[in-house]
Amino acid sequence: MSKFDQYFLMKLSDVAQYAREKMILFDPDAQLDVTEIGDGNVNYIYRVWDAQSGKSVIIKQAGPTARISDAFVLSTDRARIEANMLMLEYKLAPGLVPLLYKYDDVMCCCAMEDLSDHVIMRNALNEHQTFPLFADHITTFMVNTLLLTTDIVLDHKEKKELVKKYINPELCEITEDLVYTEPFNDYKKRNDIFPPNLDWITQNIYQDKELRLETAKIKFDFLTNSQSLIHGDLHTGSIFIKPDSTKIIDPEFACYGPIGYDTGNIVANLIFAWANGDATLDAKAERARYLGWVEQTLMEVVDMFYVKFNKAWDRNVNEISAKEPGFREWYLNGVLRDTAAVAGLELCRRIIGLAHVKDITSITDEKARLRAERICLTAAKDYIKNRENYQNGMSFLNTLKKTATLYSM
Ligand code: SR1
Ligand code: MG
Repeated sequence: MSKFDQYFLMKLSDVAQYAREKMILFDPDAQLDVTEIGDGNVNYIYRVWDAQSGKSVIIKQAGPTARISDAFVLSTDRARIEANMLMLEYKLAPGLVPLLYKYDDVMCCCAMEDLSDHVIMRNALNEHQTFPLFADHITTFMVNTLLLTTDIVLDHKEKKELVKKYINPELCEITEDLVYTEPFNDYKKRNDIFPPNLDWITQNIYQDKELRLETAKIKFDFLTNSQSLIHGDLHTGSIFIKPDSTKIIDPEFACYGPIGYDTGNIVANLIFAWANGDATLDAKAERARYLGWVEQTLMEVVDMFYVKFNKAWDRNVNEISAKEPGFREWYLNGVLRDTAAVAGLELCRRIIGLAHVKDITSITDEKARLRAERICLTAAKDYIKNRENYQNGMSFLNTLKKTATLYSM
């Protein structure tokens, strides 16, 4: 009998005991240091370290509610989804995902490689660090995990088995509400708007009927388009990075959905990084260095994704109908259109909804924050309403830069 034979939400001392008992990495009498290192919204993340041997591990446990608020009651099955997704991504995108050591379906936790030599990308970006290999790494990750789990490549029965395995209703509901609905219709009355921007957002977002209609259409794409096995929360807080390495973490929101959900999230979160640099960097050379890198990376993410997706299509396509001339162009144009739509949604929801990003909330000067928010929201509206027009990296950047000129410093 072990206290870990039945599920409970662990405290720090339980995590140490768990690691000693369940992880062969550690001696049963090892002196372990445990710290909670997660600042995410959903799960609890601990670093367990044995100072004597120097060995360490990350343990992540799913609680019965979201870490951010007990109002989100969530199935602990998300730990199974995360563990399986990490293993699959590790195979499809080697080197870009941490190694999973163990999944425990009783305690609803997993143990994985400690990435303490990496940093959370959002934090590094908010310090205006740059990562020249990021566009290459993230596009390889997205092409490999996204294209290779579609009907283009997989036997359709095998794909349907994956659809079943990754049914994730409660986490999808969070996305349906927080990303697709509430930024435009605050029907749960939990939006959290920077007060000086409330009137502007009411007028320009809530009261924009065309925008609301387009977001309703896009929501139904997320609900019904089982195109590919998506990460489902691919923002810069879900990425560990150092100059020569990028590791994608936190796939608990994984499900079948539109490819553009993942690509659009990366685009939007690079735009948040740009908005933070624009708001906080005054020195000309420093501004040019950082914003130049973000702009280049934004374009490369879209364009490298397109090129690599095409090449991977040539190597991997199995579906007979997908070989019809013109089909691939139609499919990829749709992916880029969805990328624009989701980039717009993510930009809106992180400013209007309850789950913010530090890139924006850490801007202390009120005028600068208002400008940053309005640039993001105005560009977002164009990405959503004119989503068909976004077919390369330059088109995304042009809208961002043009929008920035509308709002004075
Ligand atoms: C209740 S969860 C809020 C947000 O945090 C996660 O990281 C997802 O982005 C989700 O939408
Ligand atoms: Mg997360």
